[in-house]
Amino acid sequence: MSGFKKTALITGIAGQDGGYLAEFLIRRGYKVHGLIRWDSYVDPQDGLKRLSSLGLTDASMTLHHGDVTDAQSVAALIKQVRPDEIYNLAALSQVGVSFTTPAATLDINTKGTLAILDAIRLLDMERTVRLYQASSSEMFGSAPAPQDEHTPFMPCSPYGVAKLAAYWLVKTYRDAYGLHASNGILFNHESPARGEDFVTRKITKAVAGIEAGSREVLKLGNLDSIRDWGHARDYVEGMWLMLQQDVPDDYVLATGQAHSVREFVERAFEQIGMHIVWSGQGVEETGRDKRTGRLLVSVDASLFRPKDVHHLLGNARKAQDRLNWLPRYYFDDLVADMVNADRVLLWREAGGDSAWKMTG
Ligand code: GDR
Repeated sequence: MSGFKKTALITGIAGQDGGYLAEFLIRRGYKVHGLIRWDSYVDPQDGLKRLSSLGLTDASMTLHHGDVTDAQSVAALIKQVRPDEIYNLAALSQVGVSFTTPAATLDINTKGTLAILDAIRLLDMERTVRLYQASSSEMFGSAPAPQDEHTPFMPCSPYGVAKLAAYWLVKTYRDAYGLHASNGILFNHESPARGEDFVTRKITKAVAGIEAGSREVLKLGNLDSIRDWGHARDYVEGMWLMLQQDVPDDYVLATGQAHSVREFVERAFEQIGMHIVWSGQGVEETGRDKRTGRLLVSVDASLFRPKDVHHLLGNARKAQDRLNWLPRYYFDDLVADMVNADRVLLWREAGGDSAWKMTG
């Protein structure tokens, strides 16, 4: 007997959700295995920084080199680990980038999912393993808000199309072969561990830098975009809950509150005691400090996407009713958590101690 309650395999374990999920599962007595792409090992300090910041080391879980686009190695890994639960979080997750690398996006986000589904069948594990697929609100695309499990999908990006194909593969294999496979249709979920190429972290890092005097102006693209932003910590719990159900199904996870990028900027600057006043329109729009008139935010045309999703607002009623899932963090707590974490990070990088005094 190993002493572990269950074994989980997480693809994409080095990402934001992978780290929080690994932490969550280890606390629940799971033996956790993670699939790590080769480039996370080129500079392990950087590639595995999210895991180490959560106190997760090689001793607390087992990491395997591999790639979801290599179907044979995926099957070999599943055969070796024999997991009870697989969480497929590996993805090219930057929607903007998917416009410049659409084929790679489909390879990773669609064929990678197919590799896992086929491996489960090949190994005759349909009845012994449960699969969570990281589906996305981006699949709704231009479908009118609010969106739930019955909303027709209208994806607007190669990323959304690739995730939607993977979603349908999961449903098809579930229906055709009886797999316990569930799609979590997750709306945007953020945290201090979010990559700096996503808008929320880009904003909070810039705000902390402006406060510390190491940054001048924050340049952004589409300020009018509206998103339903939750906290990744809440969402990984929802992933786990989906796999604890007797019957597999698809669930939306969202906060049910939506805010624009512009509002995120305002709230983030409020954390450091600055109030933004907007003027101008389109690429000429600027945000200035109300008190001093200092330029803090400008718009950069190169940061706009060829096509953007305008309004995402999720209805997570089904997850509330059937999984008893409710978020703990809403917009204000999320922004505060992220700005404060970036202030502490900057302070530490500058050699300060942890007794950082918040001024906002
Ligand atoms: P999104 O997240 O595309 O919703 O996908 P992102 O934070 O990248 O963009 C949100 C909105 O902000 C606008 N925006 C900018 N975005 C970025 N990245 N950088 C900018 O400078 C900027 N300025 C404005 C964007 O145009 C967009 O409208 C995220 C990812 O995590 C996906 O993998 C996941 O599936 C979905 O959330 C749910």
